[in-house]
Amino acid sequence: MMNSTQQEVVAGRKVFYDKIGSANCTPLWEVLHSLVTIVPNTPCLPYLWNWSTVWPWLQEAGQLITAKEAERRVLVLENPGLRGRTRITHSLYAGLQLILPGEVAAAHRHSQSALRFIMHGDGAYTAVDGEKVVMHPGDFVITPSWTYHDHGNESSEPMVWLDGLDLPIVELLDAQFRQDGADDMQHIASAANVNLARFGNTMKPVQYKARSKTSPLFWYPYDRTLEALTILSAHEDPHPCWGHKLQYTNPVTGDWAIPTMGTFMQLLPAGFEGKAYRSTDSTIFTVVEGSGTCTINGQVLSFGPKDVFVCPSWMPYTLAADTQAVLFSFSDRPVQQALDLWRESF
Ligand code: GTQ
Repeated sequence: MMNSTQQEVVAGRKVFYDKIGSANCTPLWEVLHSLVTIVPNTPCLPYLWNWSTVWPWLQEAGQLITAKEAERRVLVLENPGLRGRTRITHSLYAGLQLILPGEVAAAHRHSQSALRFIMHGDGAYTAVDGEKVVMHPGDFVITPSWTYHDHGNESSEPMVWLDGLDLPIVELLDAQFRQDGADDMQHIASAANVNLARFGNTMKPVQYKARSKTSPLFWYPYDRTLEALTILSAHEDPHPCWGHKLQYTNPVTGDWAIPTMGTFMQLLPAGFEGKAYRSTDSTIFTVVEGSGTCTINGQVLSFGPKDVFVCPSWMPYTLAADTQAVLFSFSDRPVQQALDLWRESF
């Protein structure tokens, strides 16, 4: 209970706050400790989207709207702590994009960078600045900032991939630009595999000059990633927290493949029981193969193929695998590291 002197003080302050508020001033001391917190205070919550729940909804969306009408037919994976804000973590966006046989998602470009991680179906293509690649499950594909891209499905089955974009980061910085292509489909200047031949063999064309920080290799096929992880798992002990884990790189600079989003693939051997790990980059995982659990702050998320789950900033999590499991993940780690903000502990 406040005594009358304290009540007078509070009332006096309120009058003052209202007065300065009329000219858009506000007292820091009322909010200081919620701004400058002892540890990260993320609104992001741990969550798992089951493939068995979302796949029927994606098919339903396929009946309700065409890719042409929707422009991008995507179910956004919205973090339960960030509903209405079109994002899966505080800084990143993710969604599941469906493209049916014969459909085209029209060409456009934007300052946001995108990644595609192929979850379901086989043989649809994406074209990036006139170069086309045919995508298979487990492939990681990049749409660099400000490159024209269209997607099409010339196969006979629906295709679904996980879209990851840095939309909230670019929005924070008010640096959004977008331009629609003159035609729905780009003129294709080179066939599939040319990009991999140029940049995917620890070599590069002799006259190559980088035009941006993003990797010039934009297709990282799963068979190569899995082969690397399989060889490593046969010859090295797994790390106690993350098993066998590789990060995708720009082959020309050795830096991140995308400047705003770090991308990783890891293999957890059958029976793996990881130790607790935490880092400041809230991380989105998707399961390529295998099953297991991710335990975050005591909450157990059981994962299987094509599920997507989120580990928020600074919450300790442990990974365990029943069968051998392969997990793709992405986060804002490159941004945090560039700004000297990134921390981890284990
Ligand atoms: O494929 O260009 O999920 O522009 C969200 C925005 C996908 C895309 C999304 C986009 C795209």
